[in-house]
Amino acid sequence: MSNSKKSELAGTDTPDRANTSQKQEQLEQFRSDATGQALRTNQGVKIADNQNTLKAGARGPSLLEDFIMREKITHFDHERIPERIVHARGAGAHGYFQVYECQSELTKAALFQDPGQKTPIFVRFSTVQGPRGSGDTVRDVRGFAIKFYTDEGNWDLVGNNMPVFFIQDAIKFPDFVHAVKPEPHNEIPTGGSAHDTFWDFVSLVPESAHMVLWTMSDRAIPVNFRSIQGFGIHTFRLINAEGKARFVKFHLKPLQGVRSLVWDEAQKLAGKDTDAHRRDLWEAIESGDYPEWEFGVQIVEEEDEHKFEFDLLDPTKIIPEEIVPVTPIGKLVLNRNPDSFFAETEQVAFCPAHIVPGIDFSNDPLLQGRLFSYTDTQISRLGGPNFHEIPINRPLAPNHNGQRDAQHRITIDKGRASYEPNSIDGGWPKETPPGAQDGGFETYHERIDAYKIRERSTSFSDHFSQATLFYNSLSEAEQQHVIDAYSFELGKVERLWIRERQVNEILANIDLELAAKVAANLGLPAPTAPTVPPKKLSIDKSPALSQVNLLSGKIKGFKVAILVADGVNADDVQTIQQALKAEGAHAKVLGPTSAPVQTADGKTLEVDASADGLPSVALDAVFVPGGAEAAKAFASSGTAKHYLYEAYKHLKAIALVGEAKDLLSVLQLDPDAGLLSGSDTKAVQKDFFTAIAQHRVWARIPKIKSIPA
Ligand code: HDD
Repeated sequence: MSNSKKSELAGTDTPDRANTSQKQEQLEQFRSDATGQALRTNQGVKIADNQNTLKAGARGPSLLEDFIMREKITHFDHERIPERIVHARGAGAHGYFQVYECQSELTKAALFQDPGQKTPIFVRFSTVQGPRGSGDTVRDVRGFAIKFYTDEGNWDLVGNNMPVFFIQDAIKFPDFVHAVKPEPHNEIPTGGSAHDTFWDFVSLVPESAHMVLWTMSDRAIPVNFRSIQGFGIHTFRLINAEGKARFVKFHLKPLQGVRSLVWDEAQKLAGKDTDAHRRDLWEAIESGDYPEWEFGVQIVEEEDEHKFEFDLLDPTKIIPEEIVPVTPIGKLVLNRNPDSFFAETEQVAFCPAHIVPGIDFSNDPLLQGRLFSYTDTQISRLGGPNFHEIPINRPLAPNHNGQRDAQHRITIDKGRASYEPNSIDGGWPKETPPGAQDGGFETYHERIDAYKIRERSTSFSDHFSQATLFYNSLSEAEQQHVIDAYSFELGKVERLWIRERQVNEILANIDLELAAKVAANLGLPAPTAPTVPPKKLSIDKSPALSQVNLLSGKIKGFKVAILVADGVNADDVQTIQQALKAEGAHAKVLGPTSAPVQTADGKTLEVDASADGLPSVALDAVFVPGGAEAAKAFASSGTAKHYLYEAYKHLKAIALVGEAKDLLSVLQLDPDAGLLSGSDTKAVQKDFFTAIAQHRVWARIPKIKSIPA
């Protein structure tokens, strides 16, 4: 099937597109709705009996002749495809990208020109280590891959939620992945890096130090996909119509703010709701709370390439935002869930080599290797080289060429000439001259004058200074989380020499105090000096790196539990529900069971779930309405007390209203900036919302050690 009936004039066959619906219209041709339809075989034959195989007599052997049963079982037998080698677990959504202002000075790429145009996108978020069925909230990097269906072809930005990477050269990727994946002899652990082979590798490869620190930070346990940052990581190029190129780094900043779980919460949530992130994204979009990111670029003029304390081509380095600020140029909105997880989220195939005119690569050796790997992997994952014809992967721009055959070919190409040049089909399809007018892709004319050599540039050899910068930029609580994470992970490492090497040869070069604290938790002597001379950077801290500085200040998108029981005060419930809705937050009314409760004034109140069914770890804050009978029930309910203790321990905002105030003494908790009480909802609402927006009550930390939850 051809995806274009547009003009066949080379260079002018771009789709006519004013809004994002065009990708949806394209997908619509492939959607299938069985409502009101007869059950049929794949050949279209109506099925009369889908319960019984064809047998010789009711108790007799099954007959080979049963083509209906054989078709069904054969399809079933082949239903699985290889999962992604990395990033196997993920969730996706449709949406659009819109540029704020024309960026023609920066790039000729069509998607950055017209503020009135919305470019359709498909985004897939993922974890890296775990298989398809693994938990969402494990400590791991999150993938943030975006397919832009632009007028000029697909552009894939295949990034992560951390701005750097573990290795500097793609040739090390299989080694790294083999080390982090479950160990080969027993396939343990699933979805985590707390094991010997990972720490063996990273402690032997100091270039990983910076990224490993990021994975030991709160960034590796995001509260949901809606609140992660996205980074293109590598330095890319943007090129304008005059051929002027600039280096850029791509950034995505969530409007919801950047937020993370605490470790205990992440671990519990992995068990209580394996699908926590997938579910959150799905529910947010279904409820009309569309996640949004601001798309920005750090721009570096070509002549400034060597003005930095690090090499722009080194993917283990950031450009601190205090040195080159991020210029916001557009926004990304996710507003539609897929219809079929397999057809869309599983079959979407990203590749960093999918670029469009106006965007180009840099010589980052990690990026260069990626350009090859992704298409290659799709060939075994999706069964052949025609994966671009799968609806979710189809560009909106037409794609005519001589690549006609191979497995799963769908398009019926007309014409006899599957080669170019030809004189049989009028010479079509023809090349398009490069340049903004015509739109033929032209690689940036970079002059290269070098020997062929297998060598790492010496400008890639500083492995620790930016790790130190990141550690120094974190708040005290964030630093403690990093210490706890290294201690937890290395505590799972069986071989003492690996623990020692990580502490003495990696952590000691990042920060001696960090190394000493982790060493103490592992029962190791504290290292006394770094093993490589520290390199002093021009800045000591980058505030842009601490999540404490990346909150939105709003509670839009936050999820708040309202605990109810028989005898609850209906006014309190209704008032808080309305107030949360007005702020764009999501209220969840939770009862002792999933059955409705009776309010103090004798009415029936429906609940969204039982408190067991939606545990505190799945929500951001807890509200307990008044009502004498309900308060009594809470005071004697282990579930309710545990709910509150757990939320308290995880530094969440809690409001106790009316008679529920008594829970303070029952639980023996002291009020604080996030543990509030008042006579009615109105009395606590403002402070409660302020506390929720702060995300965590950090000042509570000294008190939580004794909490039994
Ligand atoms: Fe990769 C998938 C991100 C380095 C090889 N990678 C994959 C995905 C993301 C990233 C988000 C999932 C895409 C999806 O949702 O389908 N990868 C990165 C980033 C990297 C990186 C940000 C470094 C900056 N990757 C990297 C290297 C190689 C690969 C160096 C190989 C040389 N990556 C792959 C892959 C995957 C993949 C094996 C598995 C599934 C797929 O490609 O489609 O080819």
